[in-house]
Amino acid sequence: MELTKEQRIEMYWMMLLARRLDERAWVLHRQGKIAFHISGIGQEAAQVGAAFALNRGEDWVTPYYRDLALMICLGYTPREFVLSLMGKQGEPSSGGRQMPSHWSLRRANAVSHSAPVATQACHAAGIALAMKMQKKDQVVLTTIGEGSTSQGEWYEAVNWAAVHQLPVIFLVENNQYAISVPQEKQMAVRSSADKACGLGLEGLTVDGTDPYKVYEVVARAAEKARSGNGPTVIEARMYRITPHSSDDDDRTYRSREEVEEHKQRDPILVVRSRLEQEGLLTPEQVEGMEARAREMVDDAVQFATQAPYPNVEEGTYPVYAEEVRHD
Ligand SMILES: Cc1ncc(C[n+]2csc(CCOP(=O)(O)OP(=O)(O)O)c2C)c(N)n1
Ligand SMILES: [Mg+2]
Repeated sequence: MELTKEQRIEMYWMMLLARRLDERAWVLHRQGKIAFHISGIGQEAAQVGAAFALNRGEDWVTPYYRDLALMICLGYTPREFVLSLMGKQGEPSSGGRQMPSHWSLRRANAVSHSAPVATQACHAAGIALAMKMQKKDQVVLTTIGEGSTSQGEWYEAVNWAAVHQLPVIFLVENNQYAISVPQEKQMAVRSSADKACGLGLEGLTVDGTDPYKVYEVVARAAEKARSGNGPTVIEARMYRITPHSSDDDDRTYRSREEVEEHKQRDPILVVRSRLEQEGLLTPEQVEGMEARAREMVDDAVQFATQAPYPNVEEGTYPVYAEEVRHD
């Protein structure tokens, strides 16, 4: 369970690649080349930590819209991401029909979520029940924002998982806001993990800006789930550095000073300087990673720009199921 030096460096690389892709998505939006972007900037550490704690490709994941870094760890490619931003053919979640960032990836056992927040928690509990009934040792990770833990679906899913001791991890990415609504107007408890005790399961809170701490906590929860000892709620605390989405102006509800303060503690900067101080990364290696990320992002944008849009006659598939395809 102990992370190797190579794994710790790889985790930083995944955070960095997701960050540079995410930043480019903002640029594409401001250039008028894509219609919408919802960002995971500031949340990469928790997502990468959680992903590395899974048996990736075997375990199941029902993610939420900010999970670009999580998806990258599951093998989602930069090209696939930009195809989804542009709604182009070959986009693996829906062939260009879904909103961007409503991830799914069949080859990674990652299941798409609906636009109504929290529904993915029910899907996770259902999949976990199937895993238990089939006596498989796969676990399910589902992620959600803290605001969405106010939804009935989340309580239903967590309750059901606790009653049936299902192998599922409910990871809450607490970025302190639900669009414009701060945490204190959303819940009377200090952590959404506190909600777990009322439903009879373990709830833990972890620093979501530290990928290695998140890894440890999620790895323990996964081991517990795999050995038949049921679900865990984990709240990872972080800060949403960007506005809610490309269509939100956060100046109306939070000060620039507050945002700046959190930018100083940006997990990308913190993890990088930690790895440098420990002698695991040299400035040259860091520059090499930056160059590689830039190259991959440029390639993805060029690839997706040249890719064709979906065929019009495919538009209604699979709403009217005459045939069921699994591509
Ligand atoms: C059932 C439902 N209500 C409202 C919305 C609109 N909506 C989309 S994201 C969001 C905020 C969710 O906040 P949080 O759960 O904290 O996640 P975050 O966006 O902060 O990561 C809202 C209200 C929705 N998609 N679904
Ligand atoms: Mg939030």
